[in-house]
Amino acid sequence: MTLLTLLLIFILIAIVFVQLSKVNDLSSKIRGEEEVNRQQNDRTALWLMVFCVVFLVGCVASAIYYKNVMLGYGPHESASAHGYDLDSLFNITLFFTGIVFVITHIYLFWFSYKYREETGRKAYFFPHNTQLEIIWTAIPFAVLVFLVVRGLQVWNEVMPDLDPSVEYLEIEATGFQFGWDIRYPGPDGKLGSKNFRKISGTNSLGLNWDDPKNIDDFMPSEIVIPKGKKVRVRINSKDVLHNFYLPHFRVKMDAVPGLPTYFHFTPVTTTEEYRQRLREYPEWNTLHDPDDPSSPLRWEAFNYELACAELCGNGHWSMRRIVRVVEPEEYEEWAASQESYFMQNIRGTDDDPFKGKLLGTEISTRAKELTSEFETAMKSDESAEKTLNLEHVFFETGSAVLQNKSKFELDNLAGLLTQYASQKIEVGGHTDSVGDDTNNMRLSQSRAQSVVDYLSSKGVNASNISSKGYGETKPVETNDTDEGRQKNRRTEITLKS
Ligand SMILES: [Cu+2]
Repeated sequence: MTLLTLLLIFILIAIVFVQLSKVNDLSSKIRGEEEVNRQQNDRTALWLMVFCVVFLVGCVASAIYYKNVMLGYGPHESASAHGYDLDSLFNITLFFTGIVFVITHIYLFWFSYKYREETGRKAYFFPHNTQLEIIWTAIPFAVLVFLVVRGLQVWNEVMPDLDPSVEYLEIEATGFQFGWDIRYPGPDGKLGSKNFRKISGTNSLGLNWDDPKNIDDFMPSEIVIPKGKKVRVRINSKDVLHNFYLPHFRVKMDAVPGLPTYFHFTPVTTTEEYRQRLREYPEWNTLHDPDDPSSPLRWEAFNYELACAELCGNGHWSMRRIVRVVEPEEYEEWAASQESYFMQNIRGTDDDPFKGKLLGTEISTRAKELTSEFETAMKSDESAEKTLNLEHVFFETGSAVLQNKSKFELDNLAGLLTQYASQKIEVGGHTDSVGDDTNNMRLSQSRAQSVVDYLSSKGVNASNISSKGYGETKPVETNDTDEGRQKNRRTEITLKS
């Protein structure tokens, strides 16, 4: 019904216009065409002048009105070191083009007013003026030379790759429809290699798991970067063109499939410092969500963001990611708390080329763990805490021969026993309930003795270590499952006073 009414209104308005133009035609015939034309020209010329004034005043007013929400103005100073140069370049360009913009618009509308049709006016014949031509060639030439030279200077400062001697943090951003995989190098500071042929459901980047540099790489959901440190971003795409855009840092670079690009920048303002800057401005002290009185203020809710600046498909908008700039100490803490992608998702699965073997990081973590357990046991009075499980001691099936991979754990234990030379221990052997009781008892005894022998061979005082076989008498788990039986086949040490 509303639609029908609207349609009717439009038709009626159209009829009114047609009738009005007919009236106009008739009246012009009565008053004489020329006179009517002249009046129309006067009116149009006057309205063009009015438009010129409103337009130019509007341009200036909107710039003033929005100045605190535009990049480069008000609180939006650059948050990266090179951004100041880019901002000043933009301002210089805006200064010159602004002058030209205002002058040409004033002339455009003023001329259309001044030279409107008038009875008896003749055109002035103006063939050539050398002086004028020199002026309008020389001034733009000088301005353009200045802009290009200054632009090249800034380009050469911002764009070249980093010298390898410079210390920097390298991260990798891989765009896809529709999101980013962000990869950090982990404690070794190096990103591992990758190969697109290895891309799978659990390996979205095709990381090469044989490359030890990949083992500690982590892929966080949030991008955290330290203030004051150079950050180099490797930029890739897996499908279509994307664009890695950090507006507050004046960073913008295409992500092209098959053509790695990069950008480096140094953040100089933490997220918190930026918020404090925004806090000074009334525009940023309104509610973040105007419909919710309990929502934080806009400056409190502010975050740096990574956006995709290439229209890459219908989910393009969802490529936004939060970027957090923190003090270097906080960054170190955050980075240390991130677990590597490999350890979280690949370790122990069929894709793990090191399955069944221990990795360097695991060995050093275990060494620390054993030391702390040992030292706790020394101080403790509780009998339960006096017994430690040697998690990484393994024997050949059905025999007392130590497997090679047990050595690191026993070497660490030998080190502790040398360090705390007066500490006495008992090595206890345990088995599962499979097989004959007497055999199990004998096997556990000889396994415990193997450990004692190994420790003595490493220089531990033999009179401080005894061995005992418990067979299947002290299970810690059920013997009905594989996992339970594995846990029951264990070697323990008990600290003695
Ligand atoms: Cu995109």
